[in-house]
Amino acid sequence: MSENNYGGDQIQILKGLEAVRKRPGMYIGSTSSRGLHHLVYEIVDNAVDEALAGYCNTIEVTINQDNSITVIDNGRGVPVDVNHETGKPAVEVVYTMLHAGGKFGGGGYKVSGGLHGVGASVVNALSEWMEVYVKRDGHIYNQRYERGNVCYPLKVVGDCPLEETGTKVTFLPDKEIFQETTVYEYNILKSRLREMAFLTKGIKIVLKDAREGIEQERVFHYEGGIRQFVEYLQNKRGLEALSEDVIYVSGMEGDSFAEVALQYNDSYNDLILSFANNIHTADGGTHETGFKNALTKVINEYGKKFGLLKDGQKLLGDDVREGLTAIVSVKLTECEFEGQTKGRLGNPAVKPFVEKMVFDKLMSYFEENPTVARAIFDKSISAQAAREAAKKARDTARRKSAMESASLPGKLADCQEKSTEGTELYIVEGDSAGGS
Ligand code: 2B7
Repeated sequence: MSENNYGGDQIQILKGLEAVRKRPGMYIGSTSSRGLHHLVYEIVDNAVDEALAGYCNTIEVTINQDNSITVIDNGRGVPVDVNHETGKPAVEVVYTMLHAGGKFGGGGYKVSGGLHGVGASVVNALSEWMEVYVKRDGHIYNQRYERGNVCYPLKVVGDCPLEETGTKVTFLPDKEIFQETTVYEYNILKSRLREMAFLTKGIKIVLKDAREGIEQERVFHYEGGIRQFVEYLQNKRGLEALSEDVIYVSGMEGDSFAEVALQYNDSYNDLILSFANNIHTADGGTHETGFKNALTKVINEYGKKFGLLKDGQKLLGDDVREGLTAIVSVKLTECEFEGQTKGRLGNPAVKPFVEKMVFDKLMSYFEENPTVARAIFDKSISAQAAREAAKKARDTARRKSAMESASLPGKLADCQEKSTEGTELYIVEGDSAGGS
């Protein structure tokens, strides 16, 4: 994307911030601890977007002494030129109006989820105060807001070298809004920021806690992206990998990007985490379904090709997923989230895209890495054998227990004698009579 075709004019105004303070839940889900932490993610999302656009590689998040949060990035800095529709600097528009965001769609600008750029103003609306500093064009610009209202016009507070650019935002969540708690939990931010770093390969995210007595700092930086995410998940659970390398496949179709990393381990459980625009899709969706279909097809295809499957033998999804750890991540220009908790990706076109991409690339990987392929195939076969043996055992047990009439309904009582000889059928009246 060219920097030049972006200006203060390209931000569309929708409405003011009172709407956000009236119904915060509509914008950040809730005003509980969850919503409180959500504020941080909204701001960080904007910095991640700047990183995805290719202009930022470091994001620093600090929990300050007073539980305010500071986020600093080394991107281009939010534009400060005047937006002609409003007569205000673009940065002021970004932080004080529910605008529709920049016209990024055409430029292939990726969004890291969140509220599509309106997040910054939502956070501002729900903060007692917020301060922004922008380094751009050799100047340091600053503006302060209280409960979303501008305290003074954007001003230059200093100079900096021309090549030094970026954005710094500090906000204090409003106690009037977050009545349950305004105390940040380091561990909650830590998990989410680590996840964001895995999902945005190469980005460096620093988390600092500057509160008294609990000063600490973590750096999340993964050049391996979701490959390292898979390794991390396996190590965390103390699992032994089936083969050394993490399999990684990725592809583009139009503006959509999809990547999958996977590795098998010696356990019998599977862990598949899927993400759309860096948002965890707990209930899966079209990207996850596409991946699962492809995996099942590839492993069956492999077996067929090498004559390793008996006539009519077919591995099921559950068989090929035993011991699997996988990350499925897609980046789309527009995500449709479905379901009660919006935890499922709905975009229909994503399923065939991911399915074909994974099938083609995983098939090639299997051809180039026969040892790994064979190990995975064999594991699936033994999963199938175990599943069938378990089913047989279950069926036998059920039949046996049915014979033992453990399943006699309500008031019928079985007799102790097993043979038909020496047994009689009694029909009695009343509960107490049945006892004898
Ligand atoms: C839709 C809005 C939110 N924005 C820009 C440019 C850079 C930029 C941002 C940001 C979080 C705290 C430190 C684009 C996008 C506004 O338009 S927001 N960097 N960082 C951020 O919020 N970090 C931008 C085109 C040309 N120059 C700058």
